[in-house]
Amino acid sequence: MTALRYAQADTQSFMADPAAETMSRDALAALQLERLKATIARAYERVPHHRAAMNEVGFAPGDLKSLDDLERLPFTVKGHLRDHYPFGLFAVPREALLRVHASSGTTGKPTVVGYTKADLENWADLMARSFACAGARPGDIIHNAYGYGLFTGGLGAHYGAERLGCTVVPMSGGNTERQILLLADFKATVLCATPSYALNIAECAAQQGVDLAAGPLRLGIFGAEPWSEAMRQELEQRLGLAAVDIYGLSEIMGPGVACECPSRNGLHGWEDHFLFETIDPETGRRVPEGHAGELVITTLAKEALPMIRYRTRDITRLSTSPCACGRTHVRIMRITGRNDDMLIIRGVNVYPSQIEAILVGFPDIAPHYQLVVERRGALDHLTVEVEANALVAESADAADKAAAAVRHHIKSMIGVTCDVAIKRPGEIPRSQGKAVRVRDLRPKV
Ligand code: DLL
Repeated sequence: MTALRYAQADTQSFMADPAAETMSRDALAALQLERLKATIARAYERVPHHRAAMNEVGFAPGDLKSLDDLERLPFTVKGHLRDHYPFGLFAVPREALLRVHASSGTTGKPTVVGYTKADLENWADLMARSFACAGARPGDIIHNAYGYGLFTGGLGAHYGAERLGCTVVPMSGGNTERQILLLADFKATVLCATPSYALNIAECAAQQGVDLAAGPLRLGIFGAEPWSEAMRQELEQRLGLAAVDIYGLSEIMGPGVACECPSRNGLHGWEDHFLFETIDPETGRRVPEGHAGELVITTLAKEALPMIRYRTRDITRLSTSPCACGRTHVRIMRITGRNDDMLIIRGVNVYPSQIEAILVGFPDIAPHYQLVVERRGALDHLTVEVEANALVAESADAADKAAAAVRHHIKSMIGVTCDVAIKRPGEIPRSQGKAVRVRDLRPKV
């Protein structure tokens, strides 16, 4: 186990592993190259899929001389995990796995990921690093409302919080009234949840007359789904905490691949363990730093499931410019959405988080929403279903006015024409984990 070294507590420069987090960019690149060579060689030797993929493009592990050579390697995509379901992409015998996680998989087979002892140790270290980066400290009481089970959120956050030296309340998702009781009684200082579930908790607390904002909660570590700056402000105000963005995905590790620091200008991606690229999703070519593209990640220290150029489908920008917090690791800008969640409505690209940012700005509208997409004739049609407060939702006149105002804002800010259907409080399904933002009713082709 890597011993965690703590810099001065309660300053912005508090880091779980200062030596790793402030390494010079040159030293990081050298470490990346060394680890990349080992990863590629291991994957070639032990995983038939990776060997075949490299052979197909005429790449031998010895050809990797610089980090730029990585661009010659083919991508790995989610479909490859499904094709080799359940254990076919592992680089270790099944007996060496201490744990597996899996995605629920809305279509077909789930994707299965696995961890050796060393992988679990590294994951706990990187989660502890992420928590500290977000502002958590040893001694904090962390109320963990990420789902426990096959989803990586619950257990990933759990072991990271323990590694940092925090008291973990392993709540999991759901049973919201009980969550509020325990948040108040145990005096949690940090809340971990998806942003949509955190909103659900805030609302439920208000209904019960519990003022969580007046209590000791000071930090929310929210992720696992796209969310907007506007939602950040909403959660901060309702819960009386600083809301920080955390990113990760099971195929690469789980939560803790990247996390915001107090500068809140992008999420530091831990480059001693992962290599980040952004590509044009159409051509597969790298885009220059600062340009929006699909995030592609290669693991550098994973034993069980080395991933080579994994296409995340997440759209973001990268920045290696210096950060005020002192960390040298690349910043991954807030993820606006997934390629596959992007709607193209009459030629306009729309992400749910863009609509969310507009809805949060209306005082009578609650940020509980779903986007319903249908085919009308040859065109796609978007209806934004959104809840209003009871006063507005119960009056046809007020509801019409609110709908018109929202429609107008969406048209002028995003450029897309849509219908807006005002719903009563509670009519939009609440999430206990990742919120379902899109109902796509278009015929499947
Ligand atoms: O969602 C891991 C996680 C758990 C991250 C808890 C953060 C907190 P998956 O279920 O495999 O893993 O889903 C990964 O969720 O590719 C993104 O599309 C999305 N996602 C995760 N974090 C963020 C974020 C976990 N901060 C997929 N912002 C990723 C936007 C996010 N999208």
